[in-house]
Amino acid sequence: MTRLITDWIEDIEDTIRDRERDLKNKTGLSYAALAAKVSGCSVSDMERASQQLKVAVVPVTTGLGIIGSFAQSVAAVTKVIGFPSFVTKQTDVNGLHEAYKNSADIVFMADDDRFISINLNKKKMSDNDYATASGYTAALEGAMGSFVGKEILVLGCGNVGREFIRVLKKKGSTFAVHDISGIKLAVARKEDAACVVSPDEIKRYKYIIDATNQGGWLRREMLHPEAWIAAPGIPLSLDQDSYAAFSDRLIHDPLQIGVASMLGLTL
Ligand code: 2YH
Repeated sequence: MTRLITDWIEDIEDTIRDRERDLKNKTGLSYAALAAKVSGCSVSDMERASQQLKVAVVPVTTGLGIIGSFAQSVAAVTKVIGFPSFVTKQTDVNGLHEAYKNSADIVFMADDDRFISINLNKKKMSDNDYATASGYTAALEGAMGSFVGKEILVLGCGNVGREFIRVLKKKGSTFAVHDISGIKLAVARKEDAACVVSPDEIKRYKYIIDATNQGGWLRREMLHPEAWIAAPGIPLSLDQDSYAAFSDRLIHDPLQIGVASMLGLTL
């Protein structure tokens, strides 16, 4: 599982509006609209919730410790959706105590293995892996118009890839899965997903979800010339050349779509 590093996220607070504009141009969805779409509510429901609920982000020191800019970036996303949000001064259990004492309704916190948000009022929880799959699926659907009659290829059958299988199955979408690991592909097969063994076949698919995290392995000639790519995987799989060719049809960020979706799914 990829652990984020400060270099990837330190500009999120400053660039969030630009990134939102880019997402909206590509998918028709602002972060608030994306959060609403994954939670099945309307943008006005989302707006109403933002007037009633406060978000706290608690930095967590356990394991490899605090990632500079992480908690602040999470709060930047929930703020841009309209929710009053704060990062607690204290960490860990003390931070959770501070969040509760300051009337937080929704708390975000992450260690090295898991990133969750909890709605303290509703006893509702959202996990970043599932939320990321839901959010990128919603974003890709926004870009494609509709999934009907279209086939999607999911690259990578790790934790997030498996959540994509869950989300796409739930939607009744047509999809196949590719992983270089035969063992991981067997997991997909168990889930009754169609499996693509050879990377040469990636080119046949116009709609790609990239949930791998090796970085730089997807070369231009491996992709359909009109491909749309939704890529939560970090570091990004596209090499420099394919990035230049596909950046107008690429949905990718290190944190924002996942966090917006977690918020939606915690309401
Ligand atoms: O980046 C991570 C994990 N790899 C999350 C995996 C969920 N898909 N965690 C962030 C750790 C943040 C740190 N504890 C902090 O700054 O609070």
